[in-house]
Amino acid sequence: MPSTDAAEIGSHILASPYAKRQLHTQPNRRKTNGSSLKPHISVLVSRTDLVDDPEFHPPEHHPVNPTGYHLPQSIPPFEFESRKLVLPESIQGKIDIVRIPSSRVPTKILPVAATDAVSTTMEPPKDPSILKYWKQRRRLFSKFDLGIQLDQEGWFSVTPEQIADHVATETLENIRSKEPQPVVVLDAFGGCGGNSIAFAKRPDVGKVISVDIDRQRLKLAAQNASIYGIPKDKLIFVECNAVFILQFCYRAGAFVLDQPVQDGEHIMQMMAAMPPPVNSESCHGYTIGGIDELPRNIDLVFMDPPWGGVDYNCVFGKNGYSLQDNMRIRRLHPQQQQEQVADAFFDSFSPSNQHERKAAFNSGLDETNCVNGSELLAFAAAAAPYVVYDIPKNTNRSSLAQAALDAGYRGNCRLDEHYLNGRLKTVSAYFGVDWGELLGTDV
Ligand code: MGP
Repeated sequence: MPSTDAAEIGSHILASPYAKRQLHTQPNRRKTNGSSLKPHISVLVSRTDLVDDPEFHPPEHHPVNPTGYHLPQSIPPFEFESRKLVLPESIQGKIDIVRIPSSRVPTKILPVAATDAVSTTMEPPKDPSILKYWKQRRRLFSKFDLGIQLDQEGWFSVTPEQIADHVATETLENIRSKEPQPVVVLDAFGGCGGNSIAFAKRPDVGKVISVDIDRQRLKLAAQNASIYGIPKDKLIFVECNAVFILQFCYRAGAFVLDQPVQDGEHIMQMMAAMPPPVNSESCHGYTIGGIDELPRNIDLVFMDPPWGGVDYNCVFGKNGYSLQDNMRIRRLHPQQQQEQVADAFFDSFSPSNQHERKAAFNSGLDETNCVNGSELLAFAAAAAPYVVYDIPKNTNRSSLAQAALDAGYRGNCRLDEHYLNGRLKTVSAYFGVDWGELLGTDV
């Protein structure tokens, strides 16, 4: 397991020979073509600068950036530092981290469409820890004032619209040439709908399946999708545990839950995790149902899972979040969980100092009922040809590389850091595409 200290990884300005030379492969294909690449992966790190439209986002919506806007020309040129790469011994020679020069990934201004209503009477949320997200509400959804609905978890986990649109564009532009048919996207942790809506807006996406474990949240997502005018047959909501769908429902993009299985242990695990049946209903014209709504084929798994709450950054610090050690995703439906008592306890417990916050992080989760962020990636890698994984901005990069190796990826993957008005907000990791072209011809 990589230690966080050892993983204070610098950035290579010079590209690794591996990053270009090794063709990208993915686990399900590797088995069939019999290729035997050395276990190695290059994480290609890029920076994307996005800026708000200042007319639409007056300064009071920028509480964390009170000095004003960073218009494109005022964003300082980003210099990459060349530091020596220090990797934990266990993964030396297996991974490297490669910085993509910023000139290859230009700043984007994605103008946010203005809406008719520009004020809202909606009360700010009571919880002070999510007030900062409320203050940025029009950044989360440009159409916020038309009736966007979020629950507690939605407030802090929904992806700001500009970033969600950028991720959808970046994903589709890079897989479209390989997928001539409209792409089918499984948004495994759909939440209140931010990323599902961004994918569904695109004409080259045929269908989006937005999965969440919480029926009420799916209803909020349906309301939000209707505000964005997403066609009713293009977005389907599925109430289910994402881990079950990724682990048991798809292999290499094909639905396999109804296929015969030989492996007895697999059958036992599947039966134990089988979600309880749920009702289907129509909400704002969209279907919300259970696993019987899943399509026969998917092309892409998009995952923006819970990271453990708002403390993820202050508790683990820069580069300190480990997908293996710190991310915990429930593998069962809430009705099947045994841990309500622990949850209730930690809900009423407000840690005051750093030590207590660290101890409280994810501590309401019973590990035997959870998978970690690395296991989650492995399930997604087996389920679909392409995977996009939104992870905390302070994710330790050797932890990501190790997770990619463990999921069977070889060659390269891309980690795109999204800066909004010069401030790092989120990062997305892209798997299933060869990103070697980003390295250009001068290496
Ligand atoms: P943030 O990192 O909590 O705050 O959320 P911010 O605005 O960067 O300010 P800072 O001063 O605290 O650094 C930034 C974005 O990260 C949110 O808008 C969400 O898109 C995403 N995000 C935050 N959290 C806590 C989660 C989470 O638990 N899960 C997911 N999927 N996304 C999250």
